[in-house]
Amino acid sequence: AREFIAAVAQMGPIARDEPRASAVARLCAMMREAHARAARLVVFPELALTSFFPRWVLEGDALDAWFETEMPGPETEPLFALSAQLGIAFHLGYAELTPEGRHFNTAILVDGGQIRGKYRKVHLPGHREPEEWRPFQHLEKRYFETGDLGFPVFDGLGGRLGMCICNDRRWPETWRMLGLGGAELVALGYNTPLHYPPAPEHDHLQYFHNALSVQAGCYANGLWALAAAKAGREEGCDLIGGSLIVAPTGEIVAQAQGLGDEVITARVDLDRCSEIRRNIFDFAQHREPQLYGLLTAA
Ligand code: CDT
Repeated sequence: AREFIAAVAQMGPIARDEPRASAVARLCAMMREAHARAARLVVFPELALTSFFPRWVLEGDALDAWFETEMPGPETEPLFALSAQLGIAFHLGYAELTPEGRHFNTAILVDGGQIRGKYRKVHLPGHREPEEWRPFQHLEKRYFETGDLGFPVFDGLGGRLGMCICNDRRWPETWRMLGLGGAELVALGYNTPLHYPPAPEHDHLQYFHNALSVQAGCYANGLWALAAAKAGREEGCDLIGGSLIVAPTGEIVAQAQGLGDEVITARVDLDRCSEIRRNIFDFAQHREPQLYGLLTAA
């Protein structure tokens, strides 16, 4: 069996003035805990090094200060070193500024001290222009380009690994692209405000929609998911917790209890993907792609 213990490290809030070194120290502490619980992989949230800065209007250098220009850089190197020392892989979300000046909401998979896979967020939520009526902004469409790497899948941990980021998890297309690519485990992080200003009548459904999206994606594609929240009251904005580990059957096998830094673990058997993929969602037998043209029409 291709089995290992996997961990999700939920983070509590990161203050606006909290230095990268402090966030990295928190991540390292959770990596140590995951390793002490025999985990082979730990998944950290989206934009795990800083406060969720798209809630503020920022320009020029004040914006670029939230981005990483190298990975690892001096502040993130301790994560790479600890991961190599302990023999534990990790998934990390961060804001990426490329040498060409391009901005992406990015996640990486690191094993043995090396970046093994990279993903750039495709489904950017929110709005481009600041909107004064909102209690807080969600300017991802202003600050990030649409990811240009597609939905890549990588070899690792004896299987095939994929990634997506936050809002991507709500889109069935994300999961189907990863499933068709052969992913057996999807790592993802999220920063999801409890309050959704354009449709506050849905605020009470935020935890439900989070779990629903991840569970449906796992079931319909026969894969595992490890979903890590940045949670709690961050600079006056409440973010949901509810980090979870979901099996290919769609069942939740571990879930965070609180809104702070918290490690959850579960035994992951990649061979269980075939319980679904050899049956109801046997793609080769049962898909009818000749009838799905609308899915790729612009
Ligand atoms: N970070 C992120 O993608 N958050 C979104 C909030 C949606 S409301 C603008 C999410 O899908 O959870």
